[in-house]
Amino acid sequence: MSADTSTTKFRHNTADNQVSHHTKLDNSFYCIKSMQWLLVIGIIVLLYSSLVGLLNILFPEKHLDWDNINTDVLNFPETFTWGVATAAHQIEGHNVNNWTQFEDRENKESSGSACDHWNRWQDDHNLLVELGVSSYRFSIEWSRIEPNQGDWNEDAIQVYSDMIDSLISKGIEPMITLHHFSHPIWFEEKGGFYQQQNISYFVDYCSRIFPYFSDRVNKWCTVNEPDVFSIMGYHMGMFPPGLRSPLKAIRVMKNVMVAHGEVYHRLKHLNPNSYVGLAKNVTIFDPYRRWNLLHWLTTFALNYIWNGAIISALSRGKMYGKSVTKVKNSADFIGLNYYTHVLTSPFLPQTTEIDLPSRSHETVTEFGYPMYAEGLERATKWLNKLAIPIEITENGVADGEDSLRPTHLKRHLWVIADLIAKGVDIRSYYHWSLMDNFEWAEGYSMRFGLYHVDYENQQRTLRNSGKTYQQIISRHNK
Ligand code: GCO
Repeated sequence: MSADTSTTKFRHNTADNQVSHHTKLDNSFYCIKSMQWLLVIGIIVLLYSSLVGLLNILFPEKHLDWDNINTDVLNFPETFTWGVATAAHQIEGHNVNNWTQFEDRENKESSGSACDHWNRWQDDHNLLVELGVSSYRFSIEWSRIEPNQGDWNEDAIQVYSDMIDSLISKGIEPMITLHHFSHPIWFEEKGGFYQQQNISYFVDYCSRIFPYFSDRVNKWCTVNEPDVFSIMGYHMGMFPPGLRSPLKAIRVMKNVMVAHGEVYHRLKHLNPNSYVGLAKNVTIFDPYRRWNLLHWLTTFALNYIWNGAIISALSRGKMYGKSVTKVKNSADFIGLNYYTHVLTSPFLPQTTEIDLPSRSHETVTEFGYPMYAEGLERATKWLNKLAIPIEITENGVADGEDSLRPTHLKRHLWVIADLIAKGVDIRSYYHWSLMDNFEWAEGYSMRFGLYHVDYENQQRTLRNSGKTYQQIISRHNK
């Protein structure tokens, strides 16, 4: 071998060695790099799952094993008040208000004669007696009492006054709601609760109508569901005025709460012994996918907008970062309207016409949302922060066939009895509703009644669930 050749070979070898050395270095560099990435990904996964795990522990979605619970055993204190609830526009018929205006304008099913309760209320009071309830929650219609601004209809007031007398003579305590979604057209045309300066019209109306009845009526709900009223009307566009603006909805909700606060103080000033509160719809929002942080974030946002903001207004005088000082402590009781929980994701449908998601083991009601009695307990956790008595001002189910209502009723009552046994101050239960009625955006398609209503001839027939409720009441009213 010549010296030249060997030198070349050596050079080659050295070069090869260098290449392989570099390759090795590169390989280990990439190895370290990818290990670093793996580590970073590992840490992210660990943090994500710990956070999600923590959220799951802190905010469990409680589900009871109903197959192993005997809902026939219900123990309520003797002092517990049994009732049913209705609202003027849903049963009276032939109102002229923001709703009838909306029904016409949007070509919605017209409320028309509804249950013709305005002409049949005496008979309907007999249905209350048949059920055996000791209290009845109903609303008085502002548009009947003050159809034009300042124009006070004494005849309509007399009818409500007669209704109150009739209830009392039957041993049924009235609970009056002053605003249950409907109001006069003149008020709507001034901008309704969207305009802060309009709040005084409502406050004046309440202060003026209250003395007509306050000698006989002790329980008052200022407003019904500020949350549903504002979000359905101003964000989801399904209630009047049919707008779709989340910011407007928030503004209206705040104004309605301010109105509630003002009315509360006026009524308490007029009669310090009266028992005044509002009906709050508590819908529980749960993440649809419990491992998805985006679903959790949406859940927190919705829970705050829907529930937290109102509770904060009542407990701290603060709502959406604004001060609402007169709302603080402005309730002798909190009315709970409880129906369901909503499984939440950022893609939640913005209309009620689409079926909402539900868990596979849950029964879906005709309204499209699940039956979830466990949520009633969770709802009271929100309300307990207020440390005032809870009145269940609404709870029920749309069930035309009455196949679900008996179970629905018993499960919810079981949860309430259990809560009372655990020391929660729940004083009453008002079933929604006495009879089928006009279900707002859903018209007459949803039937919530303990009595079936045949709208052709206005005949009322007690459903099996009505009989179940009747029996439960009579067992407790011995
Ligand atoms: C509401 C109202 C009632 C309804 C009931 C059934 O919650 O919208 O208070 O007027 O009819 O809740 O949906």
